[in-house]
Amino acid sequence: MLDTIYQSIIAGNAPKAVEGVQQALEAGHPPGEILNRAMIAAMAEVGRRFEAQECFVPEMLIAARAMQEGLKVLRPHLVAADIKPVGKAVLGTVKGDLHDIGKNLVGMMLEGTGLEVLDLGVDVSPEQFVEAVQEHRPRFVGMSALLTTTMPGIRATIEALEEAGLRDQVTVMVGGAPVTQQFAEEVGADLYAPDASSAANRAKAALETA
Ligand code: B12
Repeated sequence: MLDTIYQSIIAGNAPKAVEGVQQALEAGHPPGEILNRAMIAAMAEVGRRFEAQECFVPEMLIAARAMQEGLKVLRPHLVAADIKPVGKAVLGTVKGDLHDIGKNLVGMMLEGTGLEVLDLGVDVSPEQFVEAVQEHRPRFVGMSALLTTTMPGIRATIEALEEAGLRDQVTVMVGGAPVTQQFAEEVGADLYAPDASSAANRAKAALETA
């Protein structure tokens, strides 16, 4: 069953991916297992094929659509219901970068910890992050970058927050496939997480020690 989801995402067959997720949930598979073993694994395989030039951007795009449709079904099961907001998080993919699957997952998992998530979407400039922080006064600012060429957007945003006098008021979280703990430290971020569930755990820990 998990293999059907995995194959459907790679093939970009959204209806079949959706059906697979529904069936796996009905059969009692834990949502985290469906997510990690079938869905994220499929996107990793698509990335590998792209790198090996076995597939190209259109295939990557339809695979991403199938993933997003499947996630819509999984979402209510990942996000615990009836949680009172414990604070806000502003989240976005940095300027020039259109990848949003990982960011969306991080958003869902943060919601699961009780944070209210304000998603700025993709291609978010440092100025847009600053404006959102001014307007919403969040506890966390999360930035996602999937391209080595857009990673500098993280540093630029942290600098813009400093210039606006807002840096000390927020906990900056960063992530995305090319982002590392070392990079996070170099650019002066507060938190790095390699995946969505550890992002939620680290945010929770930061809230508890505050
Ligand atoms: C799907 C995909 C696309 C889709 C994106 C659709 C969408 N709506 O997101 C499309 C087709 C649009 C696309 C386009 C491109 N892509 Co692309 N894409 C991918 C692919 C296959 C999967 C990404 C993904 O969704 N992974 C699944 C999610 C769940 O994982 P994730 O994003 O890493 O997120 C997790 C963690 O990183 C972390 N995380 C993520 N964000 C955050 C944020 C915070 C705050 C925290 C704490 C944690 C965190 O938690 C997440 C969940 O666990 C990757 C391959 C890969 N291995 O990453 C290439 C990849 C990222 N793409 C790549 C490239 C080159 C491109 C293009 C330049 C291709 C082109 N020639 O046009 C364009 C660029 C477009 C742009 N300006 O952004 C390269 C990047 C190479 C590099 N080193 O820079 C990759 C690595 C493929 C490859 N192996 O070469 N892509």
